Amino acid sequence: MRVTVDRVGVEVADGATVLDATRAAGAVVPTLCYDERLTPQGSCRVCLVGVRGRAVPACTTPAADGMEIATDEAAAREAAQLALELLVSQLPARALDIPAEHSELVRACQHFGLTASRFDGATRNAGVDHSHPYVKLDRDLCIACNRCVRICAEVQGTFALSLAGRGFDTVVVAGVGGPWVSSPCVACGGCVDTCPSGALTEPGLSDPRPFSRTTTTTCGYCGVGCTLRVHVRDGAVAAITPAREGPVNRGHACVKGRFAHAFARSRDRLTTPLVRDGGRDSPLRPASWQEALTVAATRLAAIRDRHGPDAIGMISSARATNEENYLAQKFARVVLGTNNIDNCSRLCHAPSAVGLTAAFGHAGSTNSVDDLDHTDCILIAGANPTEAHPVIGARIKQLVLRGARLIVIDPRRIDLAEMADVHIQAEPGSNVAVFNGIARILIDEGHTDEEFLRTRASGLAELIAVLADYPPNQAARLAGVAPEALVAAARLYGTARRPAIVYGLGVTEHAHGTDGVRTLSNLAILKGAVGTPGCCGVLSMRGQNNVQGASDMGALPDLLPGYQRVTDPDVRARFNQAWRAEVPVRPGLRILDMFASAIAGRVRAMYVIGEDIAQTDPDSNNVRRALAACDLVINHDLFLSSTAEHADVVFPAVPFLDKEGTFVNFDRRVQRVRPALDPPGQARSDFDILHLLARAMGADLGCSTPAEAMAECAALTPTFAGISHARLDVEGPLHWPCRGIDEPGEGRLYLDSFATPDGRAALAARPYLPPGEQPSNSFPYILITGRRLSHYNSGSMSRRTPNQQLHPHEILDMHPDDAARLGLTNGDLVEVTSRRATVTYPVRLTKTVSPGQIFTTFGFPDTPTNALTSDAADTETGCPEYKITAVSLNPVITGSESLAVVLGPSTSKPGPS
Ligand SMILES: Nc1nc2c(c(=O)[nH]1)N[C@H]1C(S)=C(S)[C@@H](COP(=O)(O)OP(=O)(O)OC[C@H]3O[C@@H](n4cnc5c(=O)[nH]c(N)nc54)[C@H](O)[C@@H]3O)O[C@H]1N2
Ligand SMILES: Nc1nc2c(c(=O)[nH]1)N[C@H]1C(S)=C(S)[C@@H](COP(=O)(O)OP(=O)(O)OC[C@H]3O[C@@H](n4cnc5c(=O)[nH]c(N)nc54)[C@H](O)[C@@H]3O)O[C@H]1N2
Ligand SMILES: [Mo]
Repeated sequence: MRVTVDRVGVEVADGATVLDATRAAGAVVPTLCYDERLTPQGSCRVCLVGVRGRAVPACTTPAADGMEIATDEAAAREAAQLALELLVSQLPARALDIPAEHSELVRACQHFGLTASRFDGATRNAGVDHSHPYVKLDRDLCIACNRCVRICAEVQGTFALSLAGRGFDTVVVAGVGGPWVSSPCVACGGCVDTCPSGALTEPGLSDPRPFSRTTTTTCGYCGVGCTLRVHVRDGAVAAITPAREGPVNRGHACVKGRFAHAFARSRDRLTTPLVRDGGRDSPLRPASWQEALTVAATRLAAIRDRHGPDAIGMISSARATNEENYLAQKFARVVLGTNNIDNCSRLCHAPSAVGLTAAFGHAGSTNSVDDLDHTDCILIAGANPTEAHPVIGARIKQLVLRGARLIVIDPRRIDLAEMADVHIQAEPGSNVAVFNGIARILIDEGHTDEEFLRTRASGLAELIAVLADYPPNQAARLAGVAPEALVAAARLYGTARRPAIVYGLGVTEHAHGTDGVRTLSNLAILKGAVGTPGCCGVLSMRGQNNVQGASDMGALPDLLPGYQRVTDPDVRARFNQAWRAEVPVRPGLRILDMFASAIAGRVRAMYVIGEDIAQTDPDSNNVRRALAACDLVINHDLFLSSTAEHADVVFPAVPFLDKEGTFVNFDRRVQRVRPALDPPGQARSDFDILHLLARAMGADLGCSTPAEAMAECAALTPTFAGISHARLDVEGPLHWPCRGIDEPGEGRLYLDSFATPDGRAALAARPYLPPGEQPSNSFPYILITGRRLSHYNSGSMSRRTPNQQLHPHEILDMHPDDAARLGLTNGDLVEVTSRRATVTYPVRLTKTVSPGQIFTTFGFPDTPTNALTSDAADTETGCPEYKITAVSLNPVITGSESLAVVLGPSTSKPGPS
């Protein structure tokens, strides 16, 4: 439709508001209570404009064809100015001293030429709340516009904030009104972003000095892949803000990506190489690059030449860039001559890579996360996105608040279970029984897509045969749940128009993790909800910033870049020619096999880049034995990690904030990473370190820049052929597969055919098999391990930030019934003993865990959870069974001697019912 703004015609879309029209026309209309992400509320009256002689709030008035809008109409302008003056009258003078770029209020005052209010206001003296390390409240600056409250509800889905008080005294409160830090606030930063008056700020943004540089890059914490702007001042990160144009985060962020950056300037960052003069008992000492490189190169070459290339095991980093991973696997294959290279995808989503490839053809999510926008039913299995992928967790909450149905399959009552239509609280390790049970009901009740099954799927007869053993009663008994829950879930998923599946480590980190992925994929195939127009498919919530990319780049023992098999002679021939080397024929060792081989004396050297295997890999005493058995351990890290402490040579590496390259996120999006900081001291990127070490060993890895490495990889890998840094810089993120420079990249896969050998989606007939580790009389409890919001994996980065104040130490979650039986209360210490070790934790009583099960994480070296976990692993991929450890519990300190546990806000309130 066409309207005029100040007598100039402008075309606007149907449904546009008067405000949209004025913005389309380039007119300036100040707003205070308006945020384009929120439902407009039209309460501040600062956006009043004239329409046919009447003053109307621009943000809530719909535009109409032929409407004449006057932003300069005197009556409207006067009324708006009056509204603003009344607001300003209640504020202290410092409200107008804030730099205009940080205050919409100041900008509005400038627009109207207001420097002070003509009215006497009630002077408030409500004070500040600086209890939270990141979100700071100055109550006297609050104008009660309600934006923070609405962002917290409508965008973040946490409902932590509300307005309290009357009239001029109205002010935002968090939770029930106590200190902000004790409220359910999850510190996403949304309220700080939207606050128009400076009442809510964060430390980095309240400093009025300008930034020296702002860099747009991709977050280096989890696999969501948020686009961030890193603002630098005095050579350090001053603040990070989420980019509105970020295709995945759309202007949102979380407590880690947005706030947890202080690790980058932590005083214990490694700034020089370290070497040891004698055995492992002698201390690590600083060394020059030349000395450290010579020691590493000479000793690596000696082991290779004496014991053969396969005596070296290399682990590449899912934290590092694609280009670094490309170089690492090239180093293993070309310089060392071994396929013994793996990455920490082995520890999390190896079953996804194998399972999704077998079911559909590619080793990644079948769809783009954008497809979630259209879903009417989300099935979440073994994933806890509000803590592990918070920006996606918030998106899922929004979808549910807007009416999407939600099924949660998790042994714990996670935050999203509170708003779920069905929560299947299945026993750990029972996924295959649950998925088979649901599949059986889909078939029995006719919720399948017959046409899709006939023309695009294979394996139905075999599946039906196996499902004979999974009527609802039987499946429910194996899973320890009510059959009605399975039926309800199957009906919701089966009758949805566009159901989506989202899953995580609760599916993969099991002795039958690949079976879990296959039987979960069955549901999408039965329903025809993958590879079809409008479908939402199956999303695997990949964990680390670049765990998808590390595998995509071929840091795997059996696969070259793009999942091309090392055993395929044609593939090898292509790489041999490009690399002028011989890619070894025999697939190499997986991570856990490297440890076993080291203990057996076959592997003599470990080269570990950016993974803290001594803390995060299972059965860590066994890992330590493996490291001790090696003649040489080389490590790159930012810090002296538990693994670095066992190394003979440590190279000081730099994190994502200091480097150039790309990451691939959980929906196969290749995104640019750009350096915001200069490395401290002599630290260098993994890219440079690999080049230097290769050179010290007399080899040349070629591709001297990350852009060249990506170009070389693209030339050798059909699925990445169209991807280059130059293109990413111009066009923004691209999904793989992207087979040519003119192709846009495929977000939603398999619309024409599946990438399996017969072009069909493969149903899998897999029976339920019991977990690798079983409880017994001596070890009657099941320990589940996983994530909490504030800390990240080994904690090496998040512990070196104020996130540590939000969650200062490890906590063991325990059901109150178990606690009562053991005589424990909040903060008491309990010894947890598995068949391998004993670790002591303070307990927190919570009904999020079932009786008989306990939960904790693995991010604190002084409570080494992975000393407890077992080496049981997925039979197909070797992914550890981190989710099940049989343990016994023994109270050590109870009552008055117990620790006062300061709990971080690790979960948020459910939305309104
Ligand atoms: N804050 C934070 N975010 C992170 C990380 C972090 O350390 N901290 N790490 C990143 C990494 S590397 C990864 S891989 C991802 C992991 O992300 P997620 O996979 O979402 O995280 P987890 O908490 O490990 O496990 C998910 C859920 O699986 C459930 N579960 C356990 N056993 C079973 C089972 O048998 N069946 C079912 N259905 N569910 C089960 C657990 O109760 C848990 O709620 O998070 C990434 N994001
Ligand atoms: N009990 C239990 N254990 C688990 C899991 C579980 O659910 N339960 N989950 C497993 C999973 S899914 C994962 S992914 C692993 C994660 O385990 P890790 O990969 O070991 O943990 P992170 O803390 O992510 O990072 C490892 C190291 O990389 C360093 N680093 C960060 N960026 C860079 C970089 O750019 N270059 C270099 N060279 N170093 C860098 C960090 O300082 C840190 O020391 O843990 C696994 N362990
Ligand atoms: Mo992970």
